[in-house]
Amino acid sequence: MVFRSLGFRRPEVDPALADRTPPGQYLTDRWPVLHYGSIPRFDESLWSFRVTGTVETELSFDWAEFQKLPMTTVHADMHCVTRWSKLDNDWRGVSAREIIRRAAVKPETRFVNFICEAGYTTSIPYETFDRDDVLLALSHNDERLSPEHGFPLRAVVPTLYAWKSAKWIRQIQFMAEDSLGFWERYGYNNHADPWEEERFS
Ligand SMILES: Nc1nc2c(c(=O)[nH]1)N[C@H]1C(S)=C(S)[C@@H](COP(=O)(O)O)O[C@H]1N2
Ligand SMILES: [Mo]
Repeated sequence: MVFRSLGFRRPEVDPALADRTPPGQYLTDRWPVLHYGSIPRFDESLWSFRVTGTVETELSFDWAEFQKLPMTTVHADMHCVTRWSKLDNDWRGVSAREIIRRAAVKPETRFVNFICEAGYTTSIPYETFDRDDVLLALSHNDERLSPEHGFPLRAVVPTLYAWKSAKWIRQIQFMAEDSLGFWERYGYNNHADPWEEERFS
């Protein structure tokens, strides 16, 4: 790509990129870091990942157990509401559908809450979670996530603005009723479709 060396790409000169750039976004090859609060410290002996709520089988994994789950790769673009988009990310981790299958999600489930370190939460509709492009990622472009990008584990929901891709995730809670997340309580749009520019509510 001609413009890659400049650190940004130009959708206006490349129609293929324009088709992948939601309205009001610019492309960056850098990977900005964006979150509220400080980066949590990872303690392998204390870390756990839990799956709770409207499920037949609640799940709990320690760090060693989680890493033994089957892994898949998702190639996806990332769009932040602050207007940067980063295309062509390879995420590797445990697919949403693997979690759904193992927990045996109950029919009344309509929303999925991502619960993270330090109380950050964000929720998405169940039908947005039950897709083959959603995963719990351990690595990005063949490298273990760095602490600022969510190590050891983050959610990836490519079809929504990136505040729904929760870093430092520790729990998935399936729900019959929605629960507003951290940024959503500050006025971010709860649906968050970048193609519809659902930035604020
Ligand atoms: N736990 C947590 N996850 C979070 C956030 C946060 O504040 N806390 N911010 C979100 C926002 S607004 C964005 S744009 C992406 C940024 O991910 P990155 O820092 O890896 O680029 O993380 C999302 N995940
Ligand atoms: Mo963001």
